Amino acid sequence: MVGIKIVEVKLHRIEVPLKNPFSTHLQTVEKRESILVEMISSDGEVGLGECVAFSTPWYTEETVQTCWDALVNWLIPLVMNEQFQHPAELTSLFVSIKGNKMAKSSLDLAAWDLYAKHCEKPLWQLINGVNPRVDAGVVLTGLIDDKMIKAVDEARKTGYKRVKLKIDKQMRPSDLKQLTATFKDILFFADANGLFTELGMDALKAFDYAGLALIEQPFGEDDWKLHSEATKSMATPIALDESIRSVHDVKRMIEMKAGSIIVLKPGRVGGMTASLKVIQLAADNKIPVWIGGMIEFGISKAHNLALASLAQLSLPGDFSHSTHFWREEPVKPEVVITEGSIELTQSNGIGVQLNKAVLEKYRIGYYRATDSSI
Ligand code: OSB
Ligand code: MG
Repeated sequence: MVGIKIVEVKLHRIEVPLKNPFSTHLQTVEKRESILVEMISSDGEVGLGECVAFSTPWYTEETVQTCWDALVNWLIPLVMNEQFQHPAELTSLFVSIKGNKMAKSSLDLAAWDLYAKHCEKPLWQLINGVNPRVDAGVVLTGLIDDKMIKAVDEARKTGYKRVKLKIDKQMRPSDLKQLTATFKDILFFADANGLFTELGMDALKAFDYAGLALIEQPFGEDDWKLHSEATKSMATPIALDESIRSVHDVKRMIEMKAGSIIVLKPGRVGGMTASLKVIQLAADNKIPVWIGGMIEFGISKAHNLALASLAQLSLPGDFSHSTHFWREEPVKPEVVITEGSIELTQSNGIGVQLNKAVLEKYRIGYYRATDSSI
């Protein structure tokens, strides 16, 4: 194949209000700011990417602003006018830049979409995905009260087979146990986002009898020993989310037996190329992987769905419908759930396009680089 030459990159910074606040013990998110990337090749094809960093560094060190700066000052100049045969080549183009994985990921994702379009294949088929439908899973935040019971029931009626809750300081294991016993047909995940670093191992162990399919990230991202202790002493599987920032972290998790399941967030490891490596290493070691969400828009979701269609991915990820978090999606078509799953695209690439009207309504910043402007 003749190489794909990158001649233009556009960044659209958007901010969309959430329908309901997304609350964890770390932060309450009320608006989602993001950067959507258009990467244009010399033959006029467009690849789409999305940056999943948040407005402030409450979850990861990178933020929308640090990603914007990294993209404009360093990363876009490195790819501009470059020709690639395969999107994995972007990783080599970025070697001179440390970290900034979410910024790198947004370009890596766009390059994969562009590549799949050039190959005239849906991205999920190009990466050898096998499942044409991906199971949906929703995240519900808040205390376990009547409102939550109603929300779980609504989720069940929508067809979600998996519900993920956030563990809060006020959450009692007994309330959780009652909830999981009420909805026996639902698979319950509980995400601690590191809360037990503060509450301690005994407080975590009290959740071992709550009927959970897994507990996500009980301790801080560098608390490898504590995760190892929990993995060895608890019946409920421990899944690592924040701790998995690279293939090296997966190796460390395996060596230290610091968890038995991986929550893969493509943005955090640097994109599709790195995600495929994580999935391969996990499969070689028989470690289940599922794709974690970042309250993201339809571009990142589409890349995540492509990864979720791989045979190695068995557990349902954070895949809710497009209008779960906001009223309008800046891309079309929207993610829809029918009978608990999402049908993957038959179109080339990730199969979504920018919805210009919605994009313009929420756009708060714009940048365009062309071959002559760099
Ligand atoms: O820890 O999984 C997490 C959202 C923002 C930041 C961290 C996390 C989350 C989620 C996923 O729980 C929500 C989703 O996009 O469905
Ligand atoms: Mg998590």
